Amino acid sequence: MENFNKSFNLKKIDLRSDTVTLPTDEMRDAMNNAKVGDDVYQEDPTVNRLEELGAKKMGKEGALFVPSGTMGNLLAVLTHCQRGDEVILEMDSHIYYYEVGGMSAVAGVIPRLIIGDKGIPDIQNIKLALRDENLHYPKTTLICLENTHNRAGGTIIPPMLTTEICQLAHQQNIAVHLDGARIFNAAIALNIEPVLLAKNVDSVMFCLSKGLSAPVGSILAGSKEFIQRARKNRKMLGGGMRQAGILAAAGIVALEKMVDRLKEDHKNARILGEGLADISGIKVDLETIQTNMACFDLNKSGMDTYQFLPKLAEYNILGSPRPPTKVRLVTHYGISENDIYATIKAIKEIVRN
Ligand code: TLP
Repeated sequence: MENFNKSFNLKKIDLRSDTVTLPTDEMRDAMNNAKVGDDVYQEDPTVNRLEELGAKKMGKEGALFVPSGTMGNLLAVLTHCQRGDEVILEMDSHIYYYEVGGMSAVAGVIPRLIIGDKGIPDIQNIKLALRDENLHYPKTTLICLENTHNRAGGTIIPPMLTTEICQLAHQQNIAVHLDGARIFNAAIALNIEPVLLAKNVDSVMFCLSKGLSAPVGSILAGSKEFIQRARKNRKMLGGGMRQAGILAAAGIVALEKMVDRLKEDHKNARILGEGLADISGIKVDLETIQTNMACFDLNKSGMDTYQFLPKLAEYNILGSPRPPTKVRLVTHYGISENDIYATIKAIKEIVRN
């Protein structure tokens, strides 16, 4: 077989995350022409339009444009809970694992972690985590779900399970928040409208800045009353953004033009996963490749994550560490099928040498 020459691969293939996507020309034009105003007075027409569109896509009464997914999730916890409350989450959830402990440091809640299967919580484990009334116990006020699930490799929570969890929670007066950073990936993979994934939850956050390629921003959606309180909390956190229509304009293009193409990313992730599964020394759980991620384990190759990634970078290909022996590769806008073949080829070579 032809030897893959590292120096021929001049294009950087950045598979660290879909957060690295760059705004499209159409987004830049929309940003340039956006009508703006002071959004703290709710007078930015472009932000208002984006919020209406975001609420509609999620089937909610209202929505709030926020600078990041992390802030959207934190606002949800802050707005649903009082200090000292307990929040039930899957143990590998982004809110718990990757958001700097904000739920405790800022919102003052304690996490109650449950084990999931490929990121999908088991309803029995949630039932076991529910407490009865007792003087000694904290109050459980919120369950957080994540769809798609990042650390599990982009896995999807089936809509039926979300509904069942919401029913259980609501019977106990517990709210449900959905971290739907990549909810559009889940919807496209299932070939359903995202509203079907969000309709029973009390709040949902989704990101414009990941696979949808907008430069900045996320949306938090929920009831009118919830969003009103979240708006005040956003101000408290310093997230009131003034002429944010410049950013919201790109978000509108993201929602109107960038959703359907996510299927290309899913197809590329599948090709990548299957290509990697053929390489001896590498383990891939093909069942987890449901959307735009391919995670693999290097443990039979004799290399760990931090030995492997610099070798991959020599080929101008970047991935994300999942130490000690795993790597995450994310497909997205700007990554072609040829990039995927080049990646498989490079990894084959690295693992063989
Ligand atoms: N995820 C990022 C990193 O933080 C790890 C990534 O590269 O995947 N929820 C989920 C499920 C996420 O994956 C992320 C970002 C967020 C929330 C936070 O979004 P941002 O980065 O906008 O704060």
